[in-house]
Amino acid sequence: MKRRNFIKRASLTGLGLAVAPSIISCETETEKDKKAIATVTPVFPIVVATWNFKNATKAAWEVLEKGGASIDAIEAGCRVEEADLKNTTVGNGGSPDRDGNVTLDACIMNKDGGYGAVVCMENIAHPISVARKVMEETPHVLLAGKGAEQFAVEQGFKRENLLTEASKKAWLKWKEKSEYKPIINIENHDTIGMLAIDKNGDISGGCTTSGMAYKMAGRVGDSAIIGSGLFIDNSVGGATATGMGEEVLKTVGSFLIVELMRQGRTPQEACEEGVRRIVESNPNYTNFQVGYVALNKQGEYGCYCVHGGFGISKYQEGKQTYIKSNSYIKKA
Ligand code: SD4
Repeated sequence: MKRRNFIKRASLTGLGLAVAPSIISCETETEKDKKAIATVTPVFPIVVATWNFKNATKAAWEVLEKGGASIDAIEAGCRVEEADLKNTTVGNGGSPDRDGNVTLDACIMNKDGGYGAVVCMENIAHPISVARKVMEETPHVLLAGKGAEQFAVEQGFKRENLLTEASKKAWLKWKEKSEYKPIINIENHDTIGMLAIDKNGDISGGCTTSGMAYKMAGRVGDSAIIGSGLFIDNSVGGATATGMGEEVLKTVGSFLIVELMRQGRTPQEACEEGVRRIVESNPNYTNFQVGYVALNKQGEYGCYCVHGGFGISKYQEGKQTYIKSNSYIKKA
């Protein structure tokens, strides 16, 4: 039985290898496709982000409209949510883990494929900026826990208490039952993933979160992990994620979406396929949310999610828009 399965899989793989290149070259070479590509007029700059982050996209836009680089726009935009005490999923004011410690994950990617990240970092309010320092000032790409905090302090970041009274109160209430039940779109959302293209057409991205509320100590989600919570390829575009990080990690979601765009899918089609991969490999998909947003180098964007309720914010041509995402599970 095992052998038969192996032979079947091997022959399918063989078929895939034989067929895929001709499909790809066919798709890019037809006259129809050439016209379709030509009709997309890039309108730069543009910034898109998970959820309805008006202030964050505005801050990013203000950098972009002055001709600033996409990497600066990303850092400025993400910092807005990190500083917002009312956002209990990002930075200062983030919900703690089950032991009451606020631990933060963030990453950033630039147009040159540079990547910097921190995971499980405590006491520093702006992990996106620390991630950028990791990318620009160290020979490494990812620092964790105490090491990340120590590096941040060496770089001039100040230590502060990130557990607000409101977050502490909510955590103490949670502790009464200590039940871990992420509720779709109510608890555990508002991670910011942001993608921006500047006037030169260069794309960068960032993603920052305090992760799932009341997670186990030491738990790291998708947000700071290259290819999962974020991926940027300046020749193709970028993608970023929000929601149940474990599911995004298992499918390397953002990398998958960028690779699908490279093969000719639109950002919308690529996001839909990213969600489909998760849903089809997990019969529990009704119990969690994942949302993706993608942006290609033509300035086209797309978004998709498992459950309704997700949406993205966009700033382009001086105008801010909120776009409601379609979902795999349609509302009854
Ligand atoms: C995580 N993806 O740590 C994050 C959580 C999230 O909005 O996106 N919340 O798994």
